Amino acid sequence: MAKSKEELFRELSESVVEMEEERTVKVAEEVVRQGEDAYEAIEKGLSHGMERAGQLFEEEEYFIPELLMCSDAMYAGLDVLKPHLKRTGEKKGRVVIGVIEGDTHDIGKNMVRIMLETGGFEVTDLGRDVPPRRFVDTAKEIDADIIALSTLMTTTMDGMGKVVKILEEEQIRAGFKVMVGGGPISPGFAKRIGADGYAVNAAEAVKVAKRLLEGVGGVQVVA
Ligand code: B12
Repeated sequence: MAKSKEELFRELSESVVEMEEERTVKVAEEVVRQGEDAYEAIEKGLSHGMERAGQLFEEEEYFIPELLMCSDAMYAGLDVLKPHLKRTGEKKGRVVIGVIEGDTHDIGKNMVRIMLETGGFEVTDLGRDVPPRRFVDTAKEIDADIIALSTLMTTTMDGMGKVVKILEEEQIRAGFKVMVGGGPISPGFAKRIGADGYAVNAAEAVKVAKRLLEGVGGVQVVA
């Protein structure tokens, strides 16, 4: 008997947490076979599982080797689901995304990129450990609408403010929307550094990005 989508998403999340790469692939294939929504499966299954793995790390139940195996399982599932994401036809805008200098955590940033691409954005991914200046230079080069900054570490948060500062110094601040996110980032922090938007996760990041381009005023927050 076919499983409900809730069961499938729960199983996907579990198989990531349990570091079971083959099982993750099998469940992801089942999601595709049953015609369930790939976007929802990534959000409620794979991403959810990775977030739980992160919590287990905080609770000292998991250590770095376990986390890396969880992320292997998550990426294996992504490989199956990604080709089935339904992209919206019309182009929404251009985004430059990356992880701030000094930080190599890129799982969350990769999730945000995939969701933005699915939501119709054209995304240039600068990867991780990216100097603030590079975000600005690339945004100018490709005529981006949004600069999306990620960091998971408190020690690298300041790099986000530097991006905003460079834009101001060059008197081009009004030309770009700056969106921030990642574990230690809060709406208050976003406001303090003069960013335009913050979102708590990848699905919400797409909503914030769309609102920013609609020109809605104030810091756009989805927490
Ligand atoms: C996985 C992980 C690792 C992996 C990273 C693998 C990789 N390629 O990314 C490995 C094992 C390599 C690693 C290494 C290290 N880690 Co680590 N790691 C984690 C862990 C457990 C989970 C992060 C994760 O992937 N979560 C799952 C994803 C899906 O969630 P996410 O990243 O939060 O992203 C979501 C949202 O935040 C949001 N989002 C993210 N980016 C953006 C951007 C925008 C624009 C928006 C809108 C939204 C958004 O959407 C995402 C998807 O929904 C966290 C703890 C935690 N619970 O967060 C520690 C953690 C981040 N690590 C930490 C540390 C200290 C390190 C190391 C320095 C450890 C060491 N001593 O070597 C190194 C880092 C070296 C460096 N300079 O970068 C600390 C940071 C502490 C601090 N100062 O703030 C944490 C908090 C753990 C802890 N409590 O000590 N780590």
